[in-house]
Amino acid sequence: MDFSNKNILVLGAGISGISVACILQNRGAKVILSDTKTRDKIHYDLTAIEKSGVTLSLGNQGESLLEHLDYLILSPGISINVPLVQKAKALDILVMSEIEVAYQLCHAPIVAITGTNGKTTTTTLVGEMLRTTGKEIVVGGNIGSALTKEVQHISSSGFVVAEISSFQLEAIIDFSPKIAAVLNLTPDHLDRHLTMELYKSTKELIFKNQKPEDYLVLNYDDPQVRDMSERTLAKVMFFSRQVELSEGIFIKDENFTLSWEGRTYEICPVQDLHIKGGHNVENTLAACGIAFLAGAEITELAKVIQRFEGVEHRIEFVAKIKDVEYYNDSKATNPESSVKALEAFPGHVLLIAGGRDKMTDLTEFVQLIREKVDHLILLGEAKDRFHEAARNAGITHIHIVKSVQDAVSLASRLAKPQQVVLLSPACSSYDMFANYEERGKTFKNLVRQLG
Ligand code: UMA
Repeated sequence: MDFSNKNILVLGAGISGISVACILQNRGAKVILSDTKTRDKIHYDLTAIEKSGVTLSLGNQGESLLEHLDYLILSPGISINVPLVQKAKALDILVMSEIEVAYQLCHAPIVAITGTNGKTTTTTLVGEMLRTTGKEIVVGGNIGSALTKEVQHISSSGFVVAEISSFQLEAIIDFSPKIAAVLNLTPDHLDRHLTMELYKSTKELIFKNQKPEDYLVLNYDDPQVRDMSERTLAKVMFFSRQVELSEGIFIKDENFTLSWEGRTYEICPVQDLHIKGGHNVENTLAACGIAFLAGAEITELAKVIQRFEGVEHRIEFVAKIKDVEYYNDSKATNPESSVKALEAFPGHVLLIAGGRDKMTDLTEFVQLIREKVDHLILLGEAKDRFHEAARNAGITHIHIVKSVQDAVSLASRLAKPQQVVLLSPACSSYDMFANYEERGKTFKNLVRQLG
């Protein structure tokens, strides 16, 4: 796709929009970057945008922006269903997501990892594993850095490892990874995708353009993901925590084991993995499969597993104070993800939850709270619905607070030796913070002040 001399509108002045606008302007396009926010509400530095010659249009997003346009590029936070995007489509303007532009500009093969949960851990692990090949590796996407920025200088002999969300997939055109992976699928972002069927079909776009020589790594244990093998042209590698597969990656005699094209490789004992939780065993299985297909050596996979300490904001150990351990799981922005965190602990948890409610089902989450949580501390916009669901399930030790600061202070007063304080909100952070990273950092700072 040729971007030079094209009239391009980029919607959203966040990480993705700023990156793609600068890059395309520098490549000879005429770019307008638009955001509904006024300048004082934009969190990001716009100096590079101003220097590059991009036209900024802030505070209002009217149809006049579509005049004389060739392409409309969407930040992930902007749905294809917003009226302006629909209008652009009606006018035959080519609409695409920021990752589509990244794909068009990229010379290296792409590994693209999606799923409801585990994306960040798996992407980070794959990045670490592929670095052992000595090739040039970049990691980006939903993990927090714009894919367009990461791919712009990589040569064809390198590898791009991309965490990909359903939001980013909504408006792809040709985007086609050499290796794609779908880790799991549970209800999430239904406020945007409306139904589970639409959410699933959006996730499936990750392999829509793959060819027979490409690979698709799928979770055998998740029926919604397993059946994707029926709709792909790519060669499928399954991973499973529950079943010893005849071909794929699985656990045998407590070892990570890989069978592929007639050969079986023992990678290392499962207990060599330090990061907590059965879900992290699944993430590691997927990462090993992906990295193997991308050319990493089996012995190197084992070394990475043995030294991997996990990622920030995912069941991240913060401190042990007065014999109470504090964990930051701010990345848990849906109940399913918080269920995974609770499963990683034997019990006696003081759970801090709540934030912007995604209105997903709370049944399993509340059941696990009943089993594992001694005190439930709720905050944010979701507090009333969570409170009601917990009360209806017979949970009694519920506390409502106004801020993360109050939550940490209360938890520190309630906690007894050997209990665990866990921030795992099961909600997005946008009611109180710019993003989950800011929420997690705030929690960690408050905890460290207790010590
Ligand atoms: N906006 C408009 N018009 C609209 C709607 C929004 O102009 O009609 C503007 C907003 O005012 C805002 C901007 O669009 O300024 C928001 O864009 P964005 O949210 O896409 O912001 P980015 O900073 O580009 O962040 C995005 C991802 N955000 C989302 O998917 C919501 C980041 O994922 C990602 O790390 C980043 O690109 C780099 O690739 C975050 C996320 O929460 C972490 N992802 C979801 C998740 O993991 O659950 C999918």
